[in-house]
Amino acid sequence: MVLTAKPETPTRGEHDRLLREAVRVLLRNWHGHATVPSRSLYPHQWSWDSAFIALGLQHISATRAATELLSLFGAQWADGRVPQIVFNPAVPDDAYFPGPSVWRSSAIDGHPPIATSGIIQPPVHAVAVASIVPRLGERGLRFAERAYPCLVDLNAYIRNRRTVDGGLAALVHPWETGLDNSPAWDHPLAAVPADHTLFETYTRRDVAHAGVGERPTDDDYARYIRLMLMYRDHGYDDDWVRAEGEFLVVDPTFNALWAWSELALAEIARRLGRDHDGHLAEAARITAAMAERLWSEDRGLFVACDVRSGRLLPERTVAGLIPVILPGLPPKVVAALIATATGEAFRIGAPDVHGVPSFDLTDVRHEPRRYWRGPTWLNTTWLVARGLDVHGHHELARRLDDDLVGLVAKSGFREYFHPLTGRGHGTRSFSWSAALLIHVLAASD
Ligand code: 2M8
Repeated sequence: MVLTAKPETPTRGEHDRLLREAVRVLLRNWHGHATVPSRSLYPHQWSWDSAFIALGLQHISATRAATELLSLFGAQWADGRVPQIVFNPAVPDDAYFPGPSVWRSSAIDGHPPIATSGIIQPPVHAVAVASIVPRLGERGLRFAERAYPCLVDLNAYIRNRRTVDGGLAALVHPWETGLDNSPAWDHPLAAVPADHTLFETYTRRDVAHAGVGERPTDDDYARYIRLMLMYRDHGYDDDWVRAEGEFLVVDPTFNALWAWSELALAEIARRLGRDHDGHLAEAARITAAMAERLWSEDRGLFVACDVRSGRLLPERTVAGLIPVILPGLPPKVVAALIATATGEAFRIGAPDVHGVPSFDLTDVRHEPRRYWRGPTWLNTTWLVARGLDVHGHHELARRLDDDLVGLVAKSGFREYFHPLTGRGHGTRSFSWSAALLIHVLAASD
């Protein structure tokens, strides 16, 4: 494929301006030991956001990037889970819904002194740690010594408390997938009652900060609240949730990032002079299980599995492309993934498509402005680009990196973007958009 630059591709002078603005976003969103994704919509620390943010922060201050991750690990539970949200005690309880008084994490044995949510998010942290360690000079090994056991405990939690038949990890809430209202969850969520009387007790805060047409629906939220309350009321017990929880899915992105994190752990272990074979073997095991259980020849990408109905979920979402990040995939699978990514469903690299759309452009449910049901996001676009690099498709990867920069140049540090017009949507001054812009520009220097 011959790729030509988009008309709006920014110049080098423009890069410098964008970099300065990106640094300003991250400085404004820093609250002393961690970075909020957005001061208005997400005023606490989020797990996978912190990993993407640290990748960008390291180019401003490697110490600050290390602090970002260590403060997250400071909120790790005794069972190894790294929570999706670490609440800032200085922020009022009702600034974000559901806040600390709804999650009630302090009631759990082995919970750290700071309030958190009780679910997890995709494990990108080891990749961030491996990237930051060499930047810290002599202090790198000390940072690695502190971070490594936390990362090992997180992956042990996933393996021991979250796997289902076949040895892949299952997620118990759409928020754990990071792609909250992905159309892939429509089928499993249909089995969860949407009880709107919950809104007599609970008030959504998100719609005060972002357009209703850009956020999940009330039906979605009624289900999200029900699922979190049930898990909470069972003491966040993973035996209970795997046996009886109403939502249980095996997601290709979460599992791919878990395997990728084992490869990063191997790198960190090597630096620390520790045995790394176990990590490599675990990455190979997860990759093979994914190829066996989640690969769809028909759809040409990885698909999620609904454990409750035993059904593979046919939706083509960006979550099914991200496993391209894994070096151990069979070459036939990689070739098919690239054909799907460049084909009619995602059309990456096409002059009129920006980045990687989060959902199949040809599906009638595609909504280009609604959250994870169509818009392009910069973190998932960056992950697909890195996967293309892994398999030697550098030109296409560079095209996605250029798209990432071009989207910010055109529309600012928005949370997500219309995949065909590039217009920005969701919150503004969004941290991972700023951080990944910095990271991509640093890599292109
Ligand atoms: C979004 O999710 C949160 C719940 O975790 C929300 O909608 O309130 C998702 O985009 C998620 O992937 C992200 O980590 C979070 C914070 O940016 O926002």
